[in-house]
Amino acid sequence: MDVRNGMGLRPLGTSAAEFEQDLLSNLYYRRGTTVESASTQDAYETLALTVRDRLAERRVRTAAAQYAANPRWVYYLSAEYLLGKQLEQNMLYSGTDRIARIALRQLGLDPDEVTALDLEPGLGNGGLGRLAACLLDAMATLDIPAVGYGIRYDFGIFKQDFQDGRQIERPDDWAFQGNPWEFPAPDDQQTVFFYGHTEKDAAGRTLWIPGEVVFAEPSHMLVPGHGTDTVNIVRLWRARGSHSSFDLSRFSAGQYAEAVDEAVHAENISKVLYPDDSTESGRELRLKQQYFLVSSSLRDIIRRFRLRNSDWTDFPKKTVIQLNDTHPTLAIPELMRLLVDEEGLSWDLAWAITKQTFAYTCHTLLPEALETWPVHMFERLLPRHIEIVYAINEIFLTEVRNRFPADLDRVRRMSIIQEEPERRVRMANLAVVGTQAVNGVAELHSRLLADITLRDFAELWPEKFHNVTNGISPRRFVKMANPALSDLITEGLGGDAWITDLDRLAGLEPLAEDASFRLRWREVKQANKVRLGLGDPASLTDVMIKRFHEYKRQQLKLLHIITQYHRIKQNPGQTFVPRTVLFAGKAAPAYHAAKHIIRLINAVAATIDADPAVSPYLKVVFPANYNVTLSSLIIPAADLSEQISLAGKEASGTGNMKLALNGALTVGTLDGANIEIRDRVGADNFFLFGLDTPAALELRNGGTYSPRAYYEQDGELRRALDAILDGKFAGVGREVADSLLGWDEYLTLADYRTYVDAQDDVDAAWQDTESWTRRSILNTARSGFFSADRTVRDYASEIWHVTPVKVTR
Ligand code: NBG
Repeated sequence: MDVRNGMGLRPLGTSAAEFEQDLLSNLYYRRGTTVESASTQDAYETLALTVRDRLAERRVRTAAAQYAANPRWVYYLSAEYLLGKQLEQNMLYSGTDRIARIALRQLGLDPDEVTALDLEPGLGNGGLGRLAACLLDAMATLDIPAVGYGIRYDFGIFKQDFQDGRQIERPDDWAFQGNPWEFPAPDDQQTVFFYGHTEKDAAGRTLWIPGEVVFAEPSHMLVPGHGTDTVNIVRLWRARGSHSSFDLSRFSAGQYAEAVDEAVHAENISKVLYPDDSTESGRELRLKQQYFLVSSSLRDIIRRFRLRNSDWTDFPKKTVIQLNDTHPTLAIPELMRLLVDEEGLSWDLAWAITKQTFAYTCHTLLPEALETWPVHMFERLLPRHIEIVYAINEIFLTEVRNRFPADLDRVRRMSIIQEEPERRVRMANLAVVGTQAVNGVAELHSRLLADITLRDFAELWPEKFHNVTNGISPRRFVKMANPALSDLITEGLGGDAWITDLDRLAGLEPLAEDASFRLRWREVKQANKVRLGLGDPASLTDVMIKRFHEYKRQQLKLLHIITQYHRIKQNPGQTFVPRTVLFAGKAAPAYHAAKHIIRLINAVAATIDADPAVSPYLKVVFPANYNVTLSSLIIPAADLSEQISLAGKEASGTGNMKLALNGALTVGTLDGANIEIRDRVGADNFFLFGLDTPAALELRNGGTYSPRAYYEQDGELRRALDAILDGKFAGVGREVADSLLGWDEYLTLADYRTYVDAQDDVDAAWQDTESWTRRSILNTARSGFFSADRTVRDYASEIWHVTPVKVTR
């Protein structure tokens, strides 16, 4: 039943005329203005509120149904979320897209101008943050009771600009004008403590006497499901100084800056994501953020548990907390502290509850990416937690010693505390010890975690290790990003059930044989290239869109571009397959090697552009400030997807899935989820090259790898590197060439020749338009597995053991 009936509220109408009435009313009552004097910002915020109102009723019903069911909840803890623009999503999910546009036009407002003011909340860096958003979307779509917890950073990710080809970082003030999607909940504020010392009371209980108090103020955004009434939430914490942090006496004495010192200090906690960690204070601020997130979230989770339950042994039956990488791992000692120190449970009971409650997803293979914290810093910031970590470690190492007597080396490797060269807390070890399940994010990744990165742990507890291959939201990355293709798919399949049941895309397979369908498929791709507006829409659109990292090997793509440039120059009069190579992505501000690659790409792009002999066949474009919004324009326009990381380095990748689903063919290594993509779309529809993981490990670890030998033996490679070294690209990029010739950590030169050969195969394949289109359709038809809905179903059945709660009318 519509809960509003019982409350005497009028249901919101579903016609354009009713929507228009609500727009006018919201403009008047919530913005205090009228159509005649409204600014575009007024119109945008009013539109947002009017759309939001249409999800609010579903949210109220969802909360009522979920609380009544008292189910097992999923709490997803993540330092990052890349939610993407909310307006378009919420119009789609509330079914108001069409009526909203009609209503705006009726009022004399331009819908495109108004919706253009919607900004994406930049609260993450890359794949890990976008995965979190895709999983929340799928959980809501599958009616799983879930809450996402995160931090409401003022500056979650910088805005990228180029100056003279160099990356420049500017603040991205996404919420400067406010954020109409957010519901503040100041009454659910939590208190978070830091520093201080511990004491024992008369009864022998440990007390933490903290040295700093900060308030965590929550707000939430709605996470609607598609084709269902469930609306979950993502709750974001913002740091506030405590009341006493404003020093009135100093203010009165004219010391204005000093008067707010403490408050500013406290509020810095939610200022930026991953503060610069090149200084001690920056590193401490990161650790502080991590504790801020878990402490406030756990208190909120416990508050919610207590609304319906009283017995602590029920806690794990009602709660599963998924740790998105190691950033929220402090939740493990924090729950122990709350249960033992504050609730008075025995250590053993508290430990049993804690281990059953948590699960951990690892998102990396790079050992240097596994977080550790210096003991001295940890101890100073969290004096009680370090004691708890030591106690956990002692029990754990006893278990290891019992299982593997006299294996001291193993004990040293597995200890939560690293002793040499500096004492540090190993967060991944803590995360494995304190959880009931650990998973990797693609088959290869999960296998390598168990065989290499976390091998000792997998030997001790094989049953703890799982694989859950990542997935992406078909709503965000097909339906919303690619409306033209979505319409064609819906027509081809005779319905749009595929949007929530992506395996149905398999029904497109026979249409790959239908020449008229192929023609329309090409027309859609063409129109998407025109919409993107970068490069000639008739050319092969070759895209590499992802964070800049040496292991992802943008430098390999660059060597191929330079090779192609040389071939074109040396063969005047010959024709070549015209290509537009599109790069997009950011480099971490302090990652100089990655920034050199960015600068070199821009220099090569300019050189090619200025050369009339080459530019008809080759164009390099690099739009700045890659984000979810830009990805949604690029992905539907792509013909070729570059997934060329060194095998054994990319945990999964998710851009690879988005591109394949939108009909791009992949050129890639046997890395991460590429392997599963190729298995499904078929080896004929995938351009494979390069070393596989065992070969790469052997070459790297063999100690004889010589990048220079490849340089000397391969004329084209030598010419490409020499051109950089000789300063042919405005004198830019010598650092890149030096690093490749000197050490080449990611075996770029070893994979160069097979990569260039694979690209020649791409050019040959492109010339057979009909066959290329057939392969493009098959990529889409066979990629249904990569839906985040399937990923969430896997988590639900293998790790979370949760069941849906259907929200009824
Ligand atoms: C990233 C991996 C990607 C993977 C995403 C999502 C981190 C730490 N890891 O390969 O590099 O697709 O996580 O799982 O951001």
